[in-house]
Amino acid sequence: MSRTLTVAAAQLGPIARDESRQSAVARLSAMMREAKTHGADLVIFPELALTTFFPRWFFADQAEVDAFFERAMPNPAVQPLFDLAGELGIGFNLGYAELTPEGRHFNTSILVNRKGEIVGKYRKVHLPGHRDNEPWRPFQHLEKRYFETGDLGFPVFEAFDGRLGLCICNDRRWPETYRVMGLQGVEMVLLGYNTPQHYALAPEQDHLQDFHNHLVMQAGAYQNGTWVVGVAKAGSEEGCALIGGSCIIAPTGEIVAQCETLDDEVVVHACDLDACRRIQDNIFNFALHREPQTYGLITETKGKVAGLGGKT
Ligand code: CDT
Repeated sequence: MSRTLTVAAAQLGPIARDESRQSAVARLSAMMREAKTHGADLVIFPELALTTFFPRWFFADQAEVDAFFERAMPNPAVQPLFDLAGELGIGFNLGYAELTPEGRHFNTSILVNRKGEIVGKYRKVHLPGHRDNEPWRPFQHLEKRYFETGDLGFPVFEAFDGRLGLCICNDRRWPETYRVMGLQGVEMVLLGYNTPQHYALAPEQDHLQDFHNHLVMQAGAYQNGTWVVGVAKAGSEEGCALIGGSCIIAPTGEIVAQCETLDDEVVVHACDLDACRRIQDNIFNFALHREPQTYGLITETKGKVAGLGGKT
């Protein structure tokens, strides 16, 4: 019997800086209801889906930064989304800024089951951008300042009758992200993103942002024989253009559903999790074909080393 997981990619349009959590949750709830009408079992929301993408501003006052973080999950503002999930019998994946009781800051993603219970958590590992205020930029990207590196690895959870992995935005550009999950037999990778159209360090590549977005997710899907669901917060947010292109990608690397707008939009696809086997048991049969004794540099070094003349 095939295992079909019907997923909804629930793209968000922009969230204004002064938009309340209640307003954001109402938008997420409306998309969850829409996803349910299309038969979805699981709805995927973007990275930092409860607020505007605040790392675009430098704040000298940490209290201003902390106002964008959640001290508990769920909390009273977000509880209605958990309640709706339980009422509709639909799961969800949500990104938010986490402030722990110990005062630690993470860019976090959770997996919630059909009963509205948290069954998985991930904290973003690859934090892009910079640590200090750089006023020459048209906008900042201060993830390295506002978040700690995630400490939960790249987890894969047995949930929804499958193996589901979580990562966040910039993680999708790194092959290691998918391979660590691939080695856990991942069948679907869930990820949200906020990706500006403009990259200040290489603006000549701005026109390639949508291409690179799909390129990395399609490669990650195929090379690991897994479904990938990538979901944007899109559109012009506080004057900053964010790409859309939210999509559902099959283990063959093909895009099978894609958003067309830069606003709140839901696309749905019935995903056969057993389709992963056709890649994972054949061309990318890891146990048969990987040669890990030659991959040592991957974990031995962070940056480049000199050419080793074959002695890796
Ligand atoms: N949110 C996030 O990780 N965005 C990055 C922007 C990279 S440019 C600093 C991304 O990889 O899409």
